[in-house]
Amino acid sequence: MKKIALITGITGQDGAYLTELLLSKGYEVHGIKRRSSLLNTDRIDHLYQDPHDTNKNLFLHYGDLSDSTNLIRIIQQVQPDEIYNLGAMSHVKVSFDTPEYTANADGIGTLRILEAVRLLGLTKKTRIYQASTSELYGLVQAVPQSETTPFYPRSPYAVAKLYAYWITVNYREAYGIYACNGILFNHESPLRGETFVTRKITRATAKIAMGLQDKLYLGNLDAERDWGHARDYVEAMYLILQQEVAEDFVIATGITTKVREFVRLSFAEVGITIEFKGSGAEERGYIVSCASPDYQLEIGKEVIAVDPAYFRPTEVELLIGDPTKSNTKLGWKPKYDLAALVEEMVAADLELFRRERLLKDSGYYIKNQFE
Ligand code: NDP
Ligand code: GDR
Repeated sequence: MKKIALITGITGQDGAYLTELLLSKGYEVHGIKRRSSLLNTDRIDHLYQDPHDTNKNLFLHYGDLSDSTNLIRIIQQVQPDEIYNLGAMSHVKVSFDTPEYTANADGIGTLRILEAVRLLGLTKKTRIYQASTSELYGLVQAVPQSETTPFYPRSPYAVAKLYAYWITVNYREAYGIYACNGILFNHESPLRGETFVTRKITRATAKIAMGLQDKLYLGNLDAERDWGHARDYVEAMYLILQQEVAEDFVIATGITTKVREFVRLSFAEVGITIEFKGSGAEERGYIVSCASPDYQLEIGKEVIAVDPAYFRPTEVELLIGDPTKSNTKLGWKPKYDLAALVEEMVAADLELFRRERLLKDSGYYIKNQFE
């Protein structure tokens, strides 16, 4: 019998990689997508067959985590063996601007899924994965952070996810639902949203190298993150739902890197060496050498600047995960290291902007979204 999975947030970074993984394992996959004025299925279009094909294994349903009746109807119709709740307003900085919406989608949205499973009498059938986050650790209490490290959330996003974490634990304990938290540390990929720091840096690296952008403005360069590859992390999500007993797991690489170092690694991929001078809001990054004959860049040019607009009212300075439990109990180990991640992201963005460069060189004007 084919297993049936339902994924909220299927149009996001993780949703796309998880869909690919589950389809490759023979699952029938259902996803909830939001209605938007423009098409928003770019990341999964390559997996989505002709909607009129009767043999297809991927189905999309319109829905929203703020809409209980819609969630109940979809879950009733799909009767999933596994639900992966990945849908969320996932941008930490934006959550300071939209705290109430974030609480509704990320916090209460999780309750709506759990409650739908309970109301529909699916507590013995349906397993639930909750996309918890290293942001729960927030203000550093101890490092490396493990399943037993106390939480101290530092943003409306993290506070909403804290509720989601505990309501998941509570429904497991109260109703015996197989419901688990994956406490995932940052994971990135070429499919990462453009406003998260890694993708912002790899896109800018490609554009600056190709003469399509002058400068990259960033916020806190001292923040340290434990970065992995999304492709590895969705494997962990799947494994978490295949255990005998429902438990929560930290998924991380155990290595942390500063934002500033990620910038250096990214530019090094195109043969450019960056040197930083100054500190705080006055810090700047300059090109000190350019080894690639493909890119004609001026030595000494200032290409990185700090814009305090990107600082957060309360910041999470240091994240470094302890993946011992997932390594031993799940047998999970990441295949990518940071160097391989950066290499893949920069290569993908170079490919993307080569096309833009070609259009520009052929005389087609491309309007920048900020113009
Ligand atoms: P993305 O931002 O790429 O994707 C989020 C998804 O949620 C998108 O499909 C989005 O739809 C959907 N969504 C947003 N709001 C709603 C809503 N109200 N109702 C239904 N769907 C909604 O995030 P990631 O793929 O990176 O992350 C997946 C999950 O994992 C998120 O919950 C995130 O908070 C969490 N997480 C992520 C980590 C990371 O490093 N990537 C680390 C730890 C946790 P649309 O495409 O229409 O915007
Ligand atoms: P994060 O990711 O907040 O960790 O949340 P993000 O990439 O946004 O920030 C990482 C760190 O970089 C610093 N930073 C900047 N961040 C952004 N976005 N833009 C900038 O210009 C910039 N300059 C410096 C930030 O201050 C921060 O310290 C991600 C999301 O995927 C969450 O959904 C998830 O839960 C966590 O990872 C784990």
